Amino acid sequence: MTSIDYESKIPNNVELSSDKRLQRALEHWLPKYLDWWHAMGPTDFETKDVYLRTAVGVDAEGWAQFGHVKMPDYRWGIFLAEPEKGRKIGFGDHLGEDAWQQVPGEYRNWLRRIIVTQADTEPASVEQQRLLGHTAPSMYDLRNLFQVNVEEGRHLWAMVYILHTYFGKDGREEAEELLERRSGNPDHPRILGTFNEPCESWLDYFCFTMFTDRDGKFQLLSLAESGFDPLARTCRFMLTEEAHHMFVGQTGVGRVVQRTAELMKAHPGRSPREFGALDLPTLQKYINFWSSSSTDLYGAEISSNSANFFGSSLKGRAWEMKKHTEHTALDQVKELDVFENGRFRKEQVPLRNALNEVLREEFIEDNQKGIEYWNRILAEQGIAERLRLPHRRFNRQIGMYAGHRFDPDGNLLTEEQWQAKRDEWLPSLEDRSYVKSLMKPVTEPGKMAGWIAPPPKGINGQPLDYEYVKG
Ligand code: BYC
Ligand code: FE
Ligand code: FE
Repeated sequence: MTSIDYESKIPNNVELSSDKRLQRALEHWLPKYLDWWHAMGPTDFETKDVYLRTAVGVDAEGWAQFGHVKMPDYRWGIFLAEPEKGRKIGFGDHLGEDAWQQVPGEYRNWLRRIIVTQADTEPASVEQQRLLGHTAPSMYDLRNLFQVNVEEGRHLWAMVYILHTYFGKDGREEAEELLERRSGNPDHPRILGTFNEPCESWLDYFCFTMFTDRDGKFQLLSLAESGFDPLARTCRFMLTEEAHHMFVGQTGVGRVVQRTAELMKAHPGRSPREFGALDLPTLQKYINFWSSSSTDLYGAEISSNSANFFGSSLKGRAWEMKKHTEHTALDQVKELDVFENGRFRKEQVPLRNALNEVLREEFIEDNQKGIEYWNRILAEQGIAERLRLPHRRFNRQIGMYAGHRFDPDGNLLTEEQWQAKRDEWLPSLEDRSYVKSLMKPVTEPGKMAGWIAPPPKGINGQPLDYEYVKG
């Protein structure tokens, strides 16, 4: 096992101290990162002691140590999953060759692009969430927000380590730019659409961690298969942290559903809004917005990039080795419903060109399970209404459905029909201002805002009324 260096400025299991040039380059990036964190992170909470999990190693016990920490003192480290001895490339044109420990020259640009795109989402999400601490519905939730924030910061470190180590001067330049783009800034935006959307309320936040962090899960799963071994190992470790982010989203929305259902049951025929909570139609609109925006994060249905990334053995499918038996994806097709000139037709697309859609389908299936979990909460309260996932065509900005209008069942609409219904399907200004009006901070340990049910248990075996955030 690689030894873990706790003493250096940058905790790591990559023997950073044995590469002085790299260490200096990263130590040079560190103050710039901290400047970014001070400006764009949860700035107003820097003096608070937060009960955080810190990764100090990659083995089962080592990677989660809990204790109160001030966020700027969080030890953002560089951790790669343990190397797999004699690992071979598992898919694409290089199937069966030794996994690469260096960047293959002919794929350098594609690989850099994938890594930069992945990296860019991490600080973007911190920027999107930076003001939410002011309106947390409980101290438990406040702590979870900050946990997610510091881990997204660590994910940025993970990618910057790779850029610095394997991409020389261009890598260092990319690392600087990652601190310069800004979520939602029209002149210098983040790369992918969803990461420029405002995340103004805790309902946005829970939907974001449910759906957008789940894109993280699936993209990381496919990069965890990469023939470029350092990337694969980095992503494998990131996935352990990602699970908590989706837990926050899944259970966060679940607790909202719980509270809403309890009020509907106690007051039949009246809107939970009358009791300062959220009604199901509003909830559904937020689900529609964040799930559709996150569905765009897989790129176009038919994509030469996806064929190139897979063919070059840089980006596999989710669970490529576990789930698939054929790993070249050659001489195979995927039948897609192609939408062109206002009509649908079936088309047999070469599989490699359809891999964005393959990954998107995994994502949709996982989302559906999340919806079913929320619907069980409704059923347990005896509520007949159900939540749903909108059709994948709904509200898309990327790919063949972009620029056209579809309802949540996937039926084609005219612009007029869409405009007439839009506010029934996506949050209206009125919905947004109502949701924002509920966002009042609750800071007493163990207390919850009136629009959300308490979680069944606290963090790391601590009671719910534990002081997760102090000072
Ligand atoms: N918005 O062939 P196309 C996470 C661009 S989330 C804007 O359609 P491709 C996290 C595309 O870049 C995981 N632009 O798509 C979650 C290309 O641009 P250029 C993030 C988009 O390349 C929460 C053009 O459209 N990781 O970790 O096959 C919190 C045509 O490309 C969008 C990754 O994404 C969009 N939605 O696939 C914190 C993994 N979609 O080159 C963290 C790395 C596409 O023409 N990324 N475009 O300027 C990739 O593998 C691929 O780049 C994509 C796109 C799957 C994103
Ligand atoms: Fe992340
Ligand atoms: Fe995440």
